[in-house]
Amino acid sequence: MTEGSPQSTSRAAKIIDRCRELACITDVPGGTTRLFLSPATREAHTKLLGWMQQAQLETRIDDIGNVRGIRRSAIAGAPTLLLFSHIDTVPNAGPFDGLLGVILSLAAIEELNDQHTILPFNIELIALSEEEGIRFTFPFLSSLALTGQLAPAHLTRTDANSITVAEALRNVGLNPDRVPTSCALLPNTFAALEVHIEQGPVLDEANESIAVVRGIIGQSRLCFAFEGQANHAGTTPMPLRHDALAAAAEWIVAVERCAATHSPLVATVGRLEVLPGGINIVPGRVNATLDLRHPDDRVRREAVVILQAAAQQAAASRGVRATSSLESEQATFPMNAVLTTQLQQAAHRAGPGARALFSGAGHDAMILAPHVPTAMLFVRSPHGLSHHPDETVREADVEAALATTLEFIRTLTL
Ligand code: HGY
Ligand code: MN
Ligand code: MN
Repeated sequence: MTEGSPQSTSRAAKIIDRCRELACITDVPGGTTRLFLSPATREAHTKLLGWMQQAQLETRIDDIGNVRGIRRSAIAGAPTLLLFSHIDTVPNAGPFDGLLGVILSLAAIEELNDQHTILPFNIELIALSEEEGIRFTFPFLSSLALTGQLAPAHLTRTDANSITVAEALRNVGLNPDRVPTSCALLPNTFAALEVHIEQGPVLDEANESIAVVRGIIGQSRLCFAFEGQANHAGTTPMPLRHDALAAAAEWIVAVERCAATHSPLVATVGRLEVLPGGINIVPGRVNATLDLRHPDDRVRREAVVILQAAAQQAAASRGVRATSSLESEQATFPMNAVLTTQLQQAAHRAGPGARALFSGAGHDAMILAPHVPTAMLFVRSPHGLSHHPDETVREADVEAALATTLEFIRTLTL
């Protein structure tokens, strides 16, 4: 049952029910974990294709695993409006991150069909297959493919089982060699809209349903390794140790301190692997990840340098070696002002109105935006919670977002 909503058959309730139904398709029982090209992702593809076909869309799966459906205009050679978001998740995710945008866009298309709405443009709905970047430690692979930016270096990245992206694609019957052609946007895609949960506290604290997005924050993702010397926990005196975890721990405190002194920088060590991991062994090696975000790309890049130096310092004082690699980096990017104004006006006509917010979360919209005029609509995240199984939405907010999306589509000027 979604927060504050009686079970009902409203349009919004159906959207929420479908998100929760897809959330049950998972690689890890008991929660929602659906990584890039995993068995659960392929099962979700099948369900989504079925729903798209029920909505009379022309469907296909492209060679990076995006699920695509087209609502054709009666006008031959018409331009295309792109509606999109992602269907992959983080581990133990909530039901709405990414999925809400896909399912709400499908509901908008169903409503247009029910109303026999004739549009001077096609609508393409794309459920993107890899946004979070969990499996290959690189985000946005599918929107990079959509915009012709997938490079050979992306295809040779390996997962924890040393499977490359190219092999993972082939293992599910896709062809990485065809990506440039099969994943391209439809010709004359003139505008794009992503609907997504806010994943932060601003709308909930303001008690507002929806917001338009001004811009999306840039991010750097790095991997750090601290290499010391495993040794006996009982016989190795403290001054003779090269404790990789003690070095990493001092560095992690430096990460937190750097964010506190460079606000609104946010810095997160999300994954820590301690090896060999025995209770009676001095840790010989630690692998750690770092996620850095700041609206100003210059400050973010400065923070990368500061924290690489902090790792060296924490390591050197213990005879430990610290190394790091920049895995991915995206610059802060604005949404299209003209389209965002149209979206904000649609929100005022269709419902509660919408303030403009800056997104602290990364989104595929930041990859699309340099290539297609792109706008983004946020839906309140109650309690500001996301990347958590208790992530939720309110039916009234979903209804406001749907009504705004429909009004935006109906009044969109080419
Ligand atoms: O990490 C992010 O900001 C997004 O949820 N992928
Ligand atoms: Mn996410
Ligand atoms: Mn997301």
